[in-house]
Amino acid sequence: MITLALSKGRIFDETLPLLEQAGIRPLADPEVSRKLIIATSRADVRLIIVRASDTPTYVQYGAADLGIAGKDVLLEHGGAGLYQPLDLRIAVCRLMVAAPEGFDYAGSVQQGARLRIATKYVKTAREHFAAKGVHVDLIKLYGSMELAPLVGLADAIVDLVSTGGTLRANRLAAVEEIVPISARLIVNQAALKLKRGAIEPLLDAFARAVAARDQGNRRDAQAL
Ligand code: PRT
Ligand code: MG
Repeated sequence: MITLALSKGRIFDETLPLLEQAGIRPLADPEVSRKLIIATSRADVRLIIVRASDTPTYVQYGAADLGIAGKDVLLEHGGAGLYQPLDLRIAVCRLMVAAPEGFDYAGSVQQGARLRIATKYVKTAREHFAAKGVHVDLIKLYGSMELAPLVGLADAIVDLVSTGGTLRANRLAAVEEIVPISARLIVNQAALKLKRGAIEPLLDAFARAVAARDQGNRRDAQAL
């Protein structure tokens, strides 16, 4: 049995077409069903539904052989015990520093001000600001980071931005990009050795599905 860990929402939704292309159809919809273990059209492949930030942990300890996790989550986790063979180029966004419109971020940094930064991404943020030599006090939050500067909890935030709509709606502006983000296929290192015969064809199928999708997208773009 091969176990693939996925989170509900955008990761699941954007993985579905790739699974389909690899010949794997889930037998239940995690948005509807309360089941956390979902069988698939392939008797030897099952899905487990986990919190996005827990995916690397399930794979690291071998409770899942494979998983799909955002680069943001992988940076925070650290990647121990994981092999990361494939960028699926789904759930694309950017990890950014954002501050209230009108806040002079560059000026504050230049003057060596100490900044209060609210974020869920404490490890990645600490490394980013340390590399730039910026002094920060990091405040750990678990969600809705955008609120923190509006109510005086922080000067700025580190958060994911895709359309920019959430920042705009809260009169915040992105002031610095930390890293581009997309979701990666991750594999338990021991499972890859012990179940190579079953896992390697799956990796190949995912790689082909990604290549076929991107080729289709390029053709569509050319036809415009
Ligand atoms: O929701 P939960 O707390 O369980 O976990 P999660 O928020 O980590 O999970 P989920 O499913 O929301 O996100 C899973 C993965 O999708 C993340 O780990 C990222 O790799 C990826 N991803 C891609 C995003 C976004 N785009 C994104 N825009 N994750 C979150 N957002 C949020 C962002 O935090 C911000 O609040 O959407 C808001 C900004 O979106 P725009 O379009 O307004 O810019
Ligand atoms: Mg979310």
